Amino acid sequence: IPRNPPPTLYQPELWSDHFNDFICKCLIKDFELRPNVLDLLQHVFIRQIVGRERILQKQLMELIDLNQQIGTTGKTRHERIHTKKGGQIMSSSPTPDEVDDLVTLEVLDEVRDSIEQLQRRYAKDQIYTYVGDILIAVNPFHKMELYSPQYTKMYIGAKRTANPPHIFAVADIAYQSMVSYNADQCIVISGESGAGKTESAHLLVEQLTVLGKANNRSLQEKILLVNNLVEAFGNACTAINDNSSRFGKYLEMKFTCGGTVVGAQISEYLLEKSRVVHQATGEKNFHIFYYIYAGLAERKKLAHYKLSDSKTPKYLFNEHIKLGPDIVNNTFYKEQFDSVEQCFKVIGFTLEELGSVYSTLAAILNSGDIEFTSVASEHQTDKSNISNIAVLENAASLLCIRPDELQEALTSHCVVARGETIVRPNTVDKATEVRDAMGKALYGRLFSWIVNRINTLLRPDTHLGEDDKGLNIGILDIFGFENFKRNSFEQLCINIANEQIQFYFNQHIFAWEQDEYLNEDVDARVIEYEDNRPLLDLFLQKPMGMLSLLDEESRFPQATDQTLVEKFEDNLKSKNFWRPKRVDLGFGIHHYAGKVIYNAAGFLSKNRDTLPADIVLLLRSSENQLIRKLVTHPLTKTGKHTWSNRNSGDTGTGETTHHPRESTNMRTQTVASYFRYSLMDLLSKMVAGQPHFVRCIKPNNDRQASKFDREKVLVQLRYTGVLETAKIRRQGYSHRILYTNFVNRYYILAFHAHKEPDASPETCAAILEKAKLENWVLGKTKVFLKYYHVETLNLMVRQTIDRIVLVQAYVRGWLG
Ligand code: AD9
Ligand code: MG
Repeated sequence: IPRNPPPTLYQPELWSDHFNDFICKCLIKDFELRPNVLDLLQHVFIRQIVGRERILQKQLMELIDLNQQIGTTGKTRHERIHTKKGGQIMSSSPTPDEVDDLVTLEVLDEVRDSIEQLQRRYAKDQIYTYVGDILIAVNPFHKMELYSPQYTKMYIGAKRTANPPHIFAVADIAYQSMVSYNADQCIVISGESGAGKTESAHLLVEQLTVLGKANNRSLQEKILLVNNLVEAFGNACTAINDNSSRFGKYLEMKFTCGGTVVGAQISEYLLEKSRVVHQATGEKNFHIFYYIYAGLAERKKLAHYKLSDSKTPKYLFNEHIKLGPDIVNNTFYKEQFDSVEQCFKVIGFTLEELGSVYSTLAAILNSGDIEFTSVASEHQTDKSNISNIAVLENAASLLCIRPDELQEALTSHCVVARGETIVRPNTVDKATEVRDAMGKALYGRLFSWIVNRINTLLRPDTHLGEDDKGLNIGILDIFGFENFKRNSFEQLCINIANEQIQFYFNQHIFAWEQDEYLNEDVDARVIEYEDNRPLLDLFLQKPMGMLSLLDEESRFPQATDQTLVEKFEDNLKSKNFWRPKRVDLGFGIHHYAGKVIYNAAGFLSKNRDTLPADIVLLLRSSENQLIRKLVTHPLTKTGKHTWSNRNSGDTGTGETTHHPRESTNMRTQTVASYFRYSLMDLLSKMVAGQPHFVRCIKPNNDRQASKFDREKVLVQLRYTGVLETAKIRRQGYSHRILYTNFVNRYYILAFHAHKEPDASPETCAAILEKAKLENWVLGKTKVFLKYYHVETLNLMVRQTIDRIVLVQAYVRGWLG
């Protein structure tokens, strides 16, 4: 049976009214038609002749009777579901006091019940649980036998309740909705750091690639590798998660209207560049640095990239983790390097590009080792000198620039005074800052360039037909909520992003739904939920929100981090903001997910993110094409969220500080303003698609398998509003569909296939009754449905159309 028949195959107008009507009736009556009966059907049609419909009718009726008999002896759900454990096939049917969906719990007023359910399921390795149409995924912290091809198959086109809850089911529902509604979809994965978002995102992409059955295998392979590649560059080991995402990722999988996958596009948000030059206690740099260092050592190529295995680059050497000599001997890193290189190649990067990527990474590592000493001079006591010229030369050679010019750009800067250009020396601190700024900028831009290249290589244009604009499913995987011992500007941005996602969830699940009850005069109990809008206002409001205040302060050359916190204290009037006593530069925020104390040290410089114009100009003179590209724009646009967009922001800051050697007129853009723009961009993408939510839960803080810390889970259930979600899903109507749309889509279930009835409440009621659904409500202009109604209706339509198409195909074949 064609799973998603192209709409053109189903053309009721090509068939006589009577015939279609008759077929429809038979089929509607017979939702449980089974494949073996379809074989019989085929038999019948091949033998019958059009015009002898009465015989046909008789035969069909017999078939239906037969089918019903099979139906009663057919296997039930619980016999069909098995999980494999230790090589043994075991039944995993829920025990009577256990549920797949928290909404079906009799009383869920007690938090205890839901925790109890999750814990019991977790103990049996059932990490997934539904709350209506939302999936909860509790991190198992060990490899699960849940993702084999057997499971992949089981969740394709199946009714949700037919199988235990699973991440593959979410992929399937998103996919089926995309094809059925001809509408873009968006899967929002949320949860705190280490809860399992990135793993879930991978699993979704895997299942969606199977569902989208790419015509060419290489495309399928490429899409599967995209995540691995960008995560090698954008993930790192933190105190919370060994593979922590240090950037936000929105991966859009592109499909034809018929549902074939044809490409992918990634948007990246706010890479934590500061990690390149500094890592907190117990943390590491981005994975790729370790991979490349060990990988090149293995291939005896370190010298070619001016690196040495006896001297670990400073950027990799965190005094708190004595990684040093261990890196080059680390087999895992070596394997990862091979695998990243393989990803690059399969996706389509050229060898030349690869060489440039490695050179850039090596240049960053070398530049990190450039050391400065203070030189006293008669007039200026604070000049700086480079004490290890050989390292400077290495960095310059990898960047294909002149070493003397690099030295000059690091140790001095130009200012214009009364029309005259004066060269001023940099202090050691200033020179170090410039050196680090260069490393961060190069890495950030390299990352964006890679993403941009991937987008170009996986662009779907060539696979889409003329009039097929295509559809997409976006998967959002951002950095999760973080609360470390010491929290800085990066954590603030990460947590604001999470605040925004939570707000979107609330809007979608509670606010918009309850607004519609009012508008449509539908009587439903109001569910209270924790609205985090005041927090978003605290951060994002203009001109008195935290980010605006930060930007304002960043414009004053005299401002310090101390004046910044004072400004916050004077202007932010919110119960969610406070100044803790005895913490210098400290301020506290009561986020939706808990209280976090931030330290404002470095906020201003991180927000300004200045890359001196001298460095930009120097890099623009590089003989290496990639390096030049990284600092030159505009670049070719490959998507809405463009690389050039981002880069104009980054360079903007530095180049507006009057540069004497070349006039530039770029916008000033701070990290905060770029961040605000990114959030809006992300939201606009998300709102454009029908959302599906996956909430990842971290069962303990020790990353231990089989450890379920009830208190820890409870806190997460509370702040994510899971209990309220269960309530609204039980009592509310998650789907509201305009009469016209409803009739248009579902009339086939109750009316003549060739004649669409009026879009009246009566028609809607007739359809719903015919489908034997209960608990729906008709509003003024819309039908109000429960999440499971829509599923049932869609499945019925799909099955009906599949069968009509099948019958048509048989008859067509028979007609010759
Ligand atoms: V962060 O916000 O990026 O710091 P994530 O993305 O939420 O975080 P991640 O997916 O990286 O967390 O999961 C953390 C670790 O949990 C993984 O490295 C795995 O070791 C483990 N994990 C998560 N989900 C699964 C799973 N479905 N099966 C097995 C899992 N292990
Ligand atoms: Mg992650």
